[in-house]
Parts: sequence; C-alpha cells; structure tokens
Amino acid sequence: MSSKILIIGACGQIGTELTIKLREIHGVDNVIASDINTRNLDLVNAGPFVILDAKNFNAIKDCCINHKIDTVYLMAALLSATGEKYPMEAWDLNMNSLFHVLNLAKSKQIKKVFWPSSIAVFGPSTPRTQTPQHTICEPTTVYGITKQVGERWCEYYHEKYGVDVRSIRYPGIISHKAMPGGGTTDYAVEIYHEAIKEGKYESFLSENTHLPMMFMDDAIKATTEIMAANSEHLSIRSSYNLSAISFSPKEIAESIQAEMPNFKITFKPDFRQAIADSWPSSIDDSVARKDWNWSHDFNLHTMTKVMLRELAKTYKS
Ligand code: AKB
Repeated sequence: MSSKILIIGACGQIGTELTIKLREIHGVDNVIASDINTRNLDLVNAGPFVILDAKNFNAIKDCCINHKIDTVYLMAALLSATGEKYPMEAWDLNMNSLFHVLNLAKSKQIKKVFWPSSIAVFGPSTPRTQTPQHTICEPTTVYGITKQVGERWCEYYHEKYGVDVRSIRYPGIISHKAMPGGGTTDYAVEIYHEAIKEGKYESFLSENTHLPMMFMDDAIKATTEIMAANSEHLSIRSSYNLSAISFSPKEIAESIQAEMPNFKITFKPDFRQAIADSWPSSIDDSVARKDWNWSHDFNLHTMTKVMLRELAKTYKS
C-alpha cells in the first residue's frame, strides 16, 4: 500500500520540488501539500492542498486524521538570515512545529517523519574543511541553534519513544522552480536569475567565501532515498551530513562566464557575510554514503548549464 503523505511548508523552495517528486512516486492523491498561504499557485492547483499553520498542533493533527496521513515531511522554517531579524519567531516556528510532528509520531498518529537540518548547526569552532559527522557544534545563529536543538530532540524521540524520524543537514540548495527566501546561501540562486535578466549580479557574500552547496535534484534524491532506506541501516537519528559541491561567489561567477562571457559580478558583503564565515566550507558525508548509499550527480558546471537553460526558458515565457 502506498504511503499517505503530508508536506508542511510545501510552497517553499524545497517543498515545491519535493511535492512534485513525491507525487510522481506515490500518486498525486496520496500527497497532501500544505502551507500557511497559497503563494505558489502552480503547486496549489496541481493536487490536494490545505492551508495549514505549522505552529498549530490541532490543525496538523486534524489534517493527519482527515487524510489518513502516515508520513509527514516538515519543511516549514525560518532560515538563517530571516532568523537573525526575527529571533523569537524563528525559535517559535522551528521548534514548535517539530514538537508537534514528533508528538504525533510518539502517539502513533503517524508512522514516519522527515525533518531537515542544516549546515547551520556548525559554528566558528567547528573544523571548517571536510567537517566530520560528529564534531563541535556551537552555532552562532538562531536558525543554527534551532536546528542543533532539533537534532537532539529527533534523536531523543527515536531512542526513548521509537519514533522513526529521519534527517539530513542540507547545504545551500540551488534550484530554478521556486525561489529560496531568507537564507545566507540564497545568493547562489539569485546570481543565475540576475545573469539571465540583467547580465550582472552584486553578491552579498565576498568573492572567496566557500560554502557547501547542492543542486535541487540531488537534494530531492537524498530526501527520497533516506526516507526509503531500511530503518536498520540508519545509524544516525540526529541528522546526516550531506555533501555535493563547494564553491565561492567568484567560482560560480566563472562557471556562468563560461556560458555567458559578458556576465559581470561585483561584491558588496552585508550582515550575511558573518553568518557564512561561521559555517564550514566543505562537508564529509561518508556516513551517509556508507549507511544508505548516498551519492550526488551534479557538479558546478553541469548545474550551471541546467540553471541557465531552464531560467532562460522561464523568463522568455
Ligand atoms: C540558509 O542559508 O539559511 C539555508 C541553509 C544553509 O540551511 N539555505
């Protein structure tokens, strides 16, 4: 029997493409998309959709009962840059939504949970290159604190209550369907849009700031694969390190210039530079590769080609 899935935060950057992929795998009617508003009309009109506040336990519970949900993907969150502007809102949304879903799993209302963590769990005292799975985590952003604490709670609910919760630490995700919002890695999406629209981009991170990144297709592949993995193979119930590519604003600009020689980049770092400086530049994800055979497909060059091709079509139409 196919799973009955609820995606909370389905209109966001990752939620949008996750909804499409999960509907391909499980069937449109078996995947209920939800969000606090209807900001992505293509997604809202593409299949079952409910308006849902991730902070409202009873609303999530009623939705799970009404739609006989067994699996929840909790994608709603305030990200790193927005979290610094609205710290208490970030704490409220990121933590309470997680408790609501974990408690539904604890009471056996649902069977399985996916919750994304992030490279933001790391901080300035973390080894910066090839950051290991188990290492110092002293995040300095509110978002990072919520993700680190969330990881501890996921592991706790798994150990104490047998909750089947699975998680990966996403790096910056690059995609061409829905825009990201409020993250420090967002520059790596904006740059492609501006390349197509204006032929130039002003980066809010400095030229040599290397961060771990990943093309959306790889992120969706990782998410569906960890959820399909045999439970006994998963040795990590906090969150898995996940890695694909690592590059700086200068290097992504060079990869665009290889396709568009007239593309120009300038640099004007803002408050997000300090956040980026507190994060690793590359990640060791060997545990994920061993436990559930994770591997990525896209490098910077292949990703740039797809991004420019798809965005050119979007802006033409
Ligand atoms: C952000 O920049 O805040 C996010 C993340 C790395 O989790 N993209």
